[in-house]
Amino acid sequence: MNQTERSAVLRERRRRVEAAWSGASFDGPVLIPASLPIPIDGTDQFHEFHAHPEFQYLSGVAEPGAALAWEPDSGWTLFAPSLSVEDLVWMSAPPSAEALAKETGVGCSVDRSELASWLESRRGQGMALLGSRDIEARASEYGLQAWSTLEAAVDEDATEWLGKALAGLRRAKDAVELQRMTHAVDAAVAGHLAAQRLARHGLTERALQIEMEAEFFRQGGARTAYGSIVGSGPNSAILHGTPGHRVMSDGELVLIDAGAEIDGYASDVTRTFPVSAEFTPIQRELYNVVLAAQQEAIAAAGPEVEYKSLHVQASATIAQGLIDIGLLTGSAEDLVASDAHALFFPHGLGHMLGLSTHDCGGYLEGRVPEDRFGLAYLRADLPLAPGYVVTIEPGVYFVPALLNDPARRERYAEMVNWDIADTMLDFGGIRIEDDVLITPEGCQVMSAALPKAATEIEAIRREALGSTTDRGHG
Ligand SMILES: [Mn+2]
Repeated sequence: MNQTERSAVLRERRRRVEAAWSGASFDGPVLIPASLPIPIDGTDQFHEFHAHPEFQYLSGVAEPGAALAWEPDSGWTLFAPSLSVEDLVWMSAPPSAEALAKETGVGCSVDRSELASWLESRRGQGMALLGSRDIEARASEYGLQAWSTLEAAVDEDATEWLGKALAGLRRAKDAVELQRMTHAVDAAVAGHLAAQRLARHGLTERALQIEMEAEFFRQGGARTAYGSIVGSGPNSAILHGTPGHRVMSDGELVLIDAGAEIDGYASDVTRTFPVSAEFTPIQRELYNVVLAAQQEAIAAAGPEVEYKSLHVQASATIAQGLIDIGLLTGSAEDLVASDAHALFFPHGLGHMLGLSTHDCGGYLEGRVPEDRFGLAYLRADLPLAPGYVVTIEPGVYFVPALLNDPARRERYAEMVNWDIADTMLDFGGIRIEDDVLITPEGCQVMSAALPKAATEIEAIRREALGSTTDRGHG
């Protein structure tokens, strides 16, 4: 897709937003600042810049200190930041207003120095303030006087209404977004494959992380979409564990949950594989339980399907698998109703994916997360629709903190075979996660190029270990 085609998609995206916003009882101006770099306390450095996703969605670009404005009569205006001569000694020049006009398709793209007069001529009018609210405290860095002197009355009700409408539109991804997400997913797949080919006895989690992320970046990744999770052995049960200097050993599992970010869009993929060439019998059994839950959810995903029903179905499949293995006793239905499965599957099936890893709009208006143990961490509760991208990522874990919790041991005394559970406290965990695009017919697994059948993973591992002369045992 070239720049002209991209900017046409962006214009169409903004037209949909205008149509949704026209349903508001508000017709004043809307300002959407991109946000500014955030200083690191006590230094002269800044945190990595993340544009506000609302600005990035509406403009298609991520320019620090830029702002977008809209009003029903005059349409869209993009305020492009420019740097002083002094700043240009130290920093690269931002794209010009003309360059941003071409890239974003916003015809009225002007220097940010015009933002002051734009606001001045709307003095006293109620205004909606979406995007970053840093402009209120850091107005001077947007080239303005103190915010208070502008007498810009932010209409909070209108801001909330327009923001919700925007979040709803952001659920279904358009062609530019899907292209960027496909690129991000492809980079993630390449990085995961690199890690699966490299892992071996004696290597640290950190070493695996480094080589995987290097591959993300070689494939176009601007950065990781979130802190990569690489857990070996018992660490694979730490849901958001940070890779450390733990050395992995034959017989253990490695869980990698990592994705690349490209043009602001995230990928989010998880695979679990053995450090040895093969799974042990119990690892394989549990792996196949998770895989069955994941594949059933993918098979059932499609337009109008309630995401929560996929989660409940996956919970039942996991409960049945744990019954078959002898860890749980009773009927899968009863176990799920009492949240016993959540001792081993303590998170939700997944989440919306897009401009951030846990993209906005996961809960349909009026719905809220339940506080039940088995549902509290479900990050999406809505009927799926074409264009939505969600992750599907069931797992089974042995989390010592949960399994040793006296209250839970008492509550689930009869439902868990504690003798078996106690022997598996250092097992770790298994999660399998794909990025799934809902289509009119059903769904498409964007990360399908990354194998997940136990035999396919073992084939990769066998080839990787066989092709080395030094397995690192020394
Ligand atoms: Mn995820």
